[in-house]
Amino acid sequence: MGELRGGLIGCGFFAINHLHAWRGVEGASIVALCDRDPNRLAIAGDPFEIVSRYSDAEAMLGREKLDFVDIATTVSSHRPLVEMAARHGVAVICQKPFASSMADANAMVAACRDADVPLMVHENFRWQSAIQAVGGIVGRGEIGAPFWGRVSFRSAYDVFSGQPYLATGERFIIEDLGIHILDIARFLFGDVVALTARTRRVNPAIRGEDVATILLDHENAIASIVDCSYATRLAVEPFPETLIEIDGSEGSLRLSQGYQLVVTNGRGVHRRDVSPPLLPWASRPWHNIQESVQAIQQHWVDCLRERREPATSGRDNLKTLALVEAAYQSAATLRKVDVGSM
Ligand code: NAD
Ligand code: 89Y
Repeated sequence: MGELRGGLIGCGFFAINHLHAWRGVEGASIVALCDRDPNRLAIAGDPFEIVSRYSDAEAMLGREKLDFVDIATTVSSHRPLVEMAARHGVAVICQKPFASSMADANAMVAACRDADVPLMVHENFRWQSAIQAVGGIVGRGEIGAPFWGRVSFRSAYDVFSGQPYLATGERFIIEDLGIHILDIARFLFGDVVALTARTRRVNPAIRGEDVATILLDHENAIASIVDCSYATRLAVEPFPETLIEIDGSEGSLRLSQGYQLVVTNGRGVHRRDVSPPLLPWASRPWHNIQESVQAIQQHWVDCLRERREPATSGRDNLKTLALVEAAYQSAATLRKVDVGSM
């Protein structure tokens, strides 16, 4: 199989990271761009020297010979674009949040399954090297069987200047950021049967919730807490670090601010710096997210070539989205929600 040919749809704020990362991915390259906004097309197309540019995704899919499309638009356009790619028989990566309802998410997964088209959601946080290091320790049983965990993201970083739409939606932190943290909880502790959530809006300048606290009951009797805030001022701003605590039958693990990992078990106390690499095109403090973009895109290419289902396939992501929906329902009703009912 030669180099895979990709088309990028959506050339906005975050897509620039995709484009940089595609240059570092082995076995694929982006050969065409699409955006409805001509300025965005030029800002992405000129520096990356991609000459095939379209304002209409249907035209791009009709004219270009593509192995996959990489959809980096915001959520409202995901369903029409994913279904369009499926009709053209072209494999799809779609940014998170995959959908704003389970009905849309189920429809996209069904469309790709029926068209026999691979589908991956760009759920990249679990691909951060610090999170992969934590997953490796848990997976190798170095702290025994986990019985409790906390996955935490607390910050006061101004995400609204780069992504102004985050300030205007009825939903904010769970749908935008908590979705990653819930996915990390699934990655580390397994699937979830029920949850209880509480939310708050602290910042009066935005419409949605900017604080969420979620208690998860996992299938294997692990209890975990996912907590997120964009209203937390700290001495040293941690954005965009995810901090993790895990207690297991044979030891414990702490991933604390500054990418410091401490594992305590019968063999003693082991400290490691798991700071992400600063890729040549990356910039602090986004570099751990940027590194995970390259990692997930490489995973996608490897999976396509080996005909494997990606870790965060559309089918897998339905379980993360169900946690988002359940969290909003729990926060609205102040009740525990059965995730299977989503
Ligand atoms: P943005 O608004 O800056 O860019 C979206 C672009 O898509 C715009 O240029 C718009 O013109 C274009 N577009 C929309 N619909 C289109 C269509 N039908 N055809 C062609 N072009 C279309 O948004 P953004 O901040 O770059 O966010 C994009 C997505 O990336 C969001 O879903 C966001 O949640 C996600 N995101 C993910 C991460 C991550 O770490 N995974 C980080 C930031 C943002
Ligand atoms: O959109 C969000 C994401 O996915 O990662 C961080 C972010 O950019 C702001 O919360």
